[in-house]
Amino acid sequence: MSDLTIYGTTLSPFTRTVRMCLEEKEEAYRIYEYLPGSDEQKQEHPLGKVPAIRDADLHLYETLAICVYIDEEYASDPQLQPRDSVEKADMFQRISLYMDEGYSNIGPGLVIPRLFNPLMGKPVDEDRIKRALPRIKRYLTIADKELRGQRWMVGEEMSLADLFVAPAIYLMKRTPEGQELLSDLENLSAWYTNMTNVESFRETEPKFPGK
Ligand SMILES: N[C@@H](CCC(=O)N[C@@H](CS)C(=O)NCC(=O)O)C(=O)O
Repeated sequence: MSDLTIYGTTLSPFTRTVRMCLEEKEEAYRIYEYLPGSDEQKQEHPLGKVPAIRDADLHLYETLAICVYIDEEYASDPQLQPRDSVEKADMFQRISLYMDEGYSNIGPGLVIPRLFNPLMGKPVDEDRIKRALPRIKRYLTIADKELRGQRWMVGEEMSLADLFVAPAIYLMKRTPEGQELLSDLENLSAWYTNMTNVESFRETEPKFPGK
């Protein structure tokens, strides 16, 4: 039984990834809804990013570090990292590409300006979106090709790679541009439909203010 606390907003795809890991392990946790950049979150992450965790005396930030800790510290079933070294390298390759080219464009280039700006009373930044779309398309096309029609991103089981990418696709699909981009990509669409049936994904669906 963990004594784990997450610091981060449930609207954040990275916070959702951590929550999915804990749901998969059937571990209870508390969540403090701290916003990125808030004074509270700057106590938890040196850059004020979300999420961070505390587990007894342990304090961790950066989603990948947190997820590897949860996977290795808690229930061995399900295991969220492949045992096979080549598959494990493949998983980290997908996560690294997602961080560099996936989230970095989908988040600040589309989801924040189209979905979150209006929630914060800011105007939609159409220029920012227009500039990001070609890079988002390039990343999604690579992810689609690498799936090769497989059910999971890597190997025969769900892994951290799936848990990282699915929350961003969820947010992206809430924008008209994201829906259109995904509709052209058969492998990624089928994979995402499969992810929407995963219990930890369903259990962590964020609630949008006013919805
Ligand atoms: N490298 C960080 C990225 C986390 C991240 O970018 N979180 C976003 C919210 S989804 C955030 O805190 N953004 C605020 C910022 O970049 O200053 C991780 O893996 O945890």
